[in-house]
Amino acid sequence: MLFSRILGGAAVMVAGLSTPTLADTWDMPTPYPDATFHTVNIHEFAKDVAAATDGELDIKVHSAGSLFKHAEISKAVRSGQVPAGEFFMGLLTNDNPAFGIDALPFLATNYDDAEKLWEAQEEVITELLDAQGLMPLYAVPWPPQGLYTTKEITSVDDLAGLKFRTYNATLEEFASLAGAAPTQVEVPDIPQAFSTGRVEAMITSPSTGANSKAWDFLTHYTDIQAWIPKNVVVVNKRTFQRLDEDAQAAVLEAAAAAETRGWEMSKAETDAKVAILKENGITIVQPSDALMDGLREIGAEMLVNWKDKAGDTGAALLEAYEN
Ligand code: PCA
Repeated sequence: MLFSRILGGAAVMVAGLSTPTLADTWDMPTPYPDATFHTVNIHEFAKDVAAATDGELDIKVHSAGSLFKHAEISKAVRSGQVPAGEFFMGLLTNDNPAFGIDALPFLATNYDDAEKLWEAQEEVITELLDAQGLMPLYAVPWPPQGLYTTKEITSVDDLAGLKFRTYNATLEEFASLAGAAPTQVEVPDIPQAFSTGRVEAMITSPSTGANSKAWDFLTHYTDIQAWIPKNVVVVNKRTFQRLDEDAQAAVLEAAAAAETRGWEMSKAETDAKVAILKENGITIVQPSDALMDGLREIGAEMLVNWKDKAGDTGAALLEAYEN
């Protein structure tokens, strides 16, 4: 563009001869294994981008924390070590509580509410990520989070002292308030953490439970549907801006399609994966009122704590969600 303006006709000829621009490969670290629906969706996204750019932008997915560990992914994209990546949004709750509102217990527990929450949250998240040199491409929720144990849980008291697998600071707070002993474990390490006795209970989706073969080390799944947290796919802003206009449009279009597809995949996962848990011998339990009351009480306390930390941004975000 610039050359043709400066050099006029001659440049058009040169450009004509050298049409194929340099193909670009983006290494993209993701935290979850290939069989995870989020990762399947990311592979689709990469395929769409490759097709729309005639192979000029090739996104190479490195799943299961193989290129960067989960906790390092956002920093790796920020620093430009890699152009793009995926992570659990609530992992950044210590940067700003707004990132973790979707991981708060019993705030948004069905997909309609989760969608409303994302509508309220998206602008705030976009600004916060922008300040870190990142741009969100899309976000996709996990199915509602349920409780996995080795015995029936009828009240919060039954959780006391359990070695509890967690995945972010919010869940750690939840486990602590329930009297359990939290330990952070990434998804690829779940089977080993259970088989070696480091942990003995967890809260996660039917997807992660089924993909981790929970029946090898757990017996009960209590369907508490406690929250619907999201993963976000981000790109380094400068890297994105360096793409030509067509490639930028291709990425944004593929991202929009991935978001729509991902939400549908997530909804379909819940029943499918609960059925697999059941087939493999896990007892599916509907929670008692006493258990739900106790868990909701913890959720209410956590919301108060969250509001304290989240300040004006948090208050505005909550208001936008509630109205
Ligand atoms: N699976 C991920 C995050 C939430 C979920 O359902 C995990 O267990 O770490």
